[in-house]
Amino acid sequence: MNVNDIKHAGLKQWVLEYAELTTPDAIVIADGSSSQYDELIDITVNSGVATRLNPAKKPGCVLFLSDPSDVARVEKRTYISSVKEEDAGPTNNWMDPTELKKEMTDLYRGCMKGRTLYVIPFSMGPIGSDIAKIGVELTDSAYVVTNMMIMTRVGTKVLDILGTDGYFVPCYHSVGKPLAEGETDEGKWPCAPMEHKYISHFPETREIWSYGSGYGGNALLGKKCLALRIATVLARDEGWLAEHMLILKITSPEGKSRFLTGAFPSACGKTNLAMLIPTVPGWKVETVGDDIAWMKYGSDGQLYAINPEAGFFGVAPGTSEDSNKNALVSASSNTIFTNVALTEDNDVWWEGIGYDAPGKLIDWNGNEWVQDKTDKKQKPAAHPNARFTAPASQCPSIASEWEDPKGVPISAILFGGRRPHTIPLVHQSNDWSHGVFLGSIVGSEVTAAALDVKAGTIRRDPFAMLPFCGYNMGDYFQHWLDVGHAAPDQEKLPKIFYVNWFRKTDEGKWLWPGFGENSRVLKWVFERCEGTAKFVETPIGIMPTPDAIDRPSGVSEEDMKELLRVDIDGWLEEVEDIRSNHYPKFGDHLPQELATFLDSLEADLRAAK
Ligand code: SAT
Ligand code: MN
Repeated sequence: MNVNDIKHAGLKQWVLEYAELTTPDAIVIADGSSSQYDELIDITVNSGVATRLNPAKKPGCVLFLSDPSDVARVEKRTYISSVKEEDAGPTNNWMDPTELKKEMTDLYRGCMKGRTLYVIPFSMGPIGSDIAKIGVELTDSAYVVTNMMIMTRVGTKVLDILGTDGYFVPCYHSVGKPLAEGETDEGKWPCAPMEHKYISHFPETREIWSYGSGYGGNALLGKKCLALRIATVLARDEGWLAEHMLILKITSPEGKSRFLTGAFPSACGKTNLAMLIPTVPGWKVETVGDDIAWMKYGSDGQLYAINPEAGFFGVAPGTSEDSNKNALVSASSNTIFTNVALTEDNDVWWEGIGYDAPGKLIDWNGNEWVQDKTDKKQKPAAHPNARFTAPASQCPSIASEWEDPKGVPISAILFGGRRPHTIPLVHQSNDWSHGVFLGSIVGSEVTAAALDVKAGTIRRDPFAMLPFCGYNMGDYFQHWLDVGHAAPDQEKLPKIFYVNWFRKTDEGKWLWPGFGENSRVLKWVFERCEGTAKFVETPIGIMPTPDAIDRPSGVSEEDMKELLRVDIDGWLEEVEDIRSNHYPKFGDHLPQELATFLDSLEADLRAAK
């Protein structure tokens, strides 16, 4: 189909206006067909920006190597451009929308010269579901189109739902690298220099304008931009929750199933947890989503969640048979790899894949690379934020309900992050509002998922939403409290837990093995929902008794005591940091209810000392 076949007059006019500004050579509509997907992959392979992998080992797979300036989200260049600066809040970058639009319009002018403008109609959530939202992304990147075809539901079926006047979120994108007459990419990943990269959100008009980056959440605009930043604004106005959460289904040996969601910062193991293979005999975990959850009350008063995505954009390094076999199987065919290393027989390899590099590799910079295990400073062959883009339908652990348009009923919500000290393996909030307090104080060691924050340091990342909240985060805390207060039935609200798989000894050894063993903690969470788990009340919340969680091999009784200890002094330091450095940022947008929880936590800790 071509532009003139678009029946939606507003959409057609918007596409033509953008084409007039950006001056592409051609306009192509993404129809969602597999033949078009194959054609687009051919284009990227023929232009040298992608390599087709060995069909005997990775059928239907390709590898892209990006530019070193374009390997992760760029938080410095991400803007919430609300009319008032105060509405973007203290945790977002802000620019006046008129100014920002002017600056970006200048960048967009002529930026698609020598390229094709692709129109991607996409649905976040099952097509036609009441909870789903439609967006249309205009891009000049075939990489973006093919990734969007895996990550979202794309094509003419979305245009059919839109009809002649349906609502869509407009999403502009360009890699920002126009081509001169006769110029090609010469096998190089196209993008613009850092100072020209912008990932902008206009919450009042619900628009997304992205320029200069072709990577991940900067460019696949359905994901962080629409399904989180813009969706948080919609959720606030409409009374629901748009969250950076995995969704999983857990089934007991007796055959009873419950669904949980879990918020963890980027690259903290959400994908591994969502696809976990339990070590506890008789228990089963299945996957509904690995990154984003949209939650709304159903007519029965229960909170239901859908996964708005259709694929996984997972971190490759560290993914192995041991850590996440289901992810490896999901990404064994029809998958797009980005910034992993290439083997001599055109397979992929990355650090932590579970075996040594098989011979000479091409690293993510495109250079020859030979593993030298004696060289502790050797640069990795795969970028730490290298990714696989794989269809969710290929996941062996995918739950049968994963595309249910009404969503799945949520029994529990987990919050977590990477915390080597202080935070115990698991504790539970006393109620919903106290759970909102726990979500508001989440901190985590920074990972490689964002380019411009220093990996390894601890930063507060409330609800794992620090880079993803589309409005003032203090108001977002209040929205969470309001959603709890508005529950049709308080008894049916999910229980809220704070987990930490990342505790270390003073010598830097992991105290908890993680991965499949995390099922032991999920079992306790499940049993808390059933009302059968052993627990104690502590100053920080409800915790398992030391014998309530079976110890995995390698974890001594002493280790378990340490994992479940309330570290009074550590927590008092935590309180002090929240009081001095975290909460004051929100000024009078900080809900009084949360300040009160901090006061009573401090008083309870001091009383227990
Ligand atoms: O934002 S991305 O989609 O690139 C990945 C992440 O940070 O979770
Ligand atoms: Mn994420």
